[in-house]
Amino acid sequence: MPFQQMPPKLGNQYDDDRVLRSYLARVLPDEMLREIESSLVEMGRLAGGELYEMQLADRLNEPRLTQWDAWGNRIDRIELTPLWQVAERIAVEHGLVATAYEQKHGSLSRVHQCALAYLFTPSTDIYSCPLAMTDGAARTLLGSGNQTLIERAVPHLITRDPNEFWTAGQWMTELTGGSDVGLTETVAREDREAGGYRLYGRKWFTSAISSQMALTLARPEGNPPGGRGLALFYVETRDGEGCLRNIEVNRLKDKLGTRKVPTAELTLTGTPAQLVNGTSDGVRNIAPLLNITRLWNGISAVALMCRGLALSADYARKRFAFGASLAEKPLHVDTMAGLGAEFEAAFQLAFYVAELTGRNETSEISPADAAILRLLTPVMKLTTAKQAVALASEVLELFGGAGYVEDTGLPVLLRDSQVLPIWEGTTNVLALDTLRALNAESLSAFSAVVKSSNDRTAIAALDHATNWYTGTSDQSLLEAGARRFALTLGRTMELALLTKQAQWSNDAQTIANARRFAASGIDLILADHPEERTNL
Ligand code: MFK
Repeated sequence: MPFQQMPPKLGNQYDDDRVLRSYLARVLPDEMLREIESSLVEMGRLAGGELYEMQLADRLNEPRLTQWDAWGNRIDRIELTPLWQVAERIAVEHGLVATAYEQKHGSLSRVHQCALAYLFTPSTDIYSCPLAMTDGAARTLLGSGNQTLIERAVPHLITRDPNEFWTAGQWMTELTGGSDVGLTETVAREDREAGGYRLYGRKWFTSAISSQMALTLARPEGNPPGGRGLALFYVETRDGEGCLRNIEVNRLKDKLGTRKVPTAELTLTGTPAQLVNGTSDGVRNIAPLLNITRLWNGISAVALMCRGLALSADYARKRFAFGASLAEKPLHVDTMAGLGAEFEAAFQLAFYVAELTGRNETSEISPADAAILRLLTPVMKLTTAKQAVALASEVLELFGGAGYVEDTGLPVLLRDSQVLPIWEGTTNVLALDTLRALNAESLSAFSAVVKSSNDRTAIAALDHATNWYTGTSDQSLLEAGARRFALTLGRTMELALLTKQAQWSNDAQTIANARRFAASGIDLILADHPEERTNL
């Protein structure tokens, strides 16, 4: 009989996940874990079963934009792929947004929600994108004090009823750029008949135009330039008949990955909009949304890492070469062990930020934790995103040529991971944000967590980073070193948290991962030699 390779398979993604189960056992009270475990087992079953099969079958489908009907009417209709239609229903029914707002378990509801999102994400081709924005919009509106908009929109955003559910878009990026949002050119003209304002401008990269509402930035006429001159606006995208409200969809973006996400270029031609909270400080007012989507970015990063490792572990047991399975080949096993350590460290950081976010939402947060949350959100986002891309690339290589072939469903892991360091703030933009979020309070709170791990490597890396930061007065050197500094903070915190998990669990695999991670480059601070930076 000719040789036939068995493909990799997935089991229940909750049952099979030692890292998630051990973490939840440490962080959640026993009673809460008992209460929520069936929701996680069910999501793990779907993610490793029906959803994964649908995802493979849906591989070539993409959202479709129909701009005109047969009679010349502009309709700009978007059709989502079958996988995304199912994903939306499952997400709503399983409370992927709602869980964080129902707060059945106080601040730990955020951890429960993130655990569900982590299981759900890798089988749904980045349906986490609209969920992240929906969650971020709910948080932003709730914090805005705008009772009218809260009553109008939030019940739709956090419902468990698919017929009532709305997703929210986040329209920030313009032709002037996605990073320097203060350059936004969209103008807001007051118009009482339209309910407040009408918006005129072009949005260059809007996720996702299938949403029923969006939060966006525009400059009320007469306001000064820069982020402070912008205001935060609420837009309902369609009228009662389902027609877009003075919004033209110019085209869908032709992206490297996240191809199920209907990201569009829009022209706003007098779109009715309402102020969310004041006529200025739009960047500051949209920040709660950014912080939530950055949390989702990190959870998605570790979720994709986990999926790559689950598939490659199964494959290693099934693939024979040079007389044995890959699972028996020391170099293959060593390569996988390095990736496993990187994943487990990243996981601890992403979920620690989920814990802090939850405390922040229930007023259970101490001033020290609030300071650390502001600092760790960009640090976590940038660190885990870089790890996800590096790991996805290695995962493809673990499959040899099969990892480079589209119908295995593997290359999409790398393409989808590649968005993580780009959207929601690139690595460099977030490294600079890290410097802005750093102050005596956040540094001392950060340092207390690291020191409580008693991990020598983490403490030494933190000391080196702190000395570099406090000893560098030249602003351009500080800016040039910001990425290395932020990544050092990220890896240091990951090591400290992983060490704590290892100490608590006394699990041999976790202890081995903590040791291996400690030896894998935590301290990335370099002495600066500006004269060597000549590669431009
Ligand atoms: C799976 C996950 C899915 C995610 C799906 C998302 C799909 C959507 C795709 C996108 O839309 S991607 C585009 C996302 N865009 C960004 O993430 C923007 C990246 N750029 C930045 O983050 C810049 O740092 C920033 C725009 C914030 C810089 O603008 P400014 O005008 O120079 O802001 P500045 O002066 O730093 O901050 C203004 C105020 O906001 C300050 O407060 P004050 O007015 O009180 O001084 C800041 O402290 C505050 N602020 C800024 N960032 C904050 C923040 N506050 C809290 N948290 C933050 N992160």
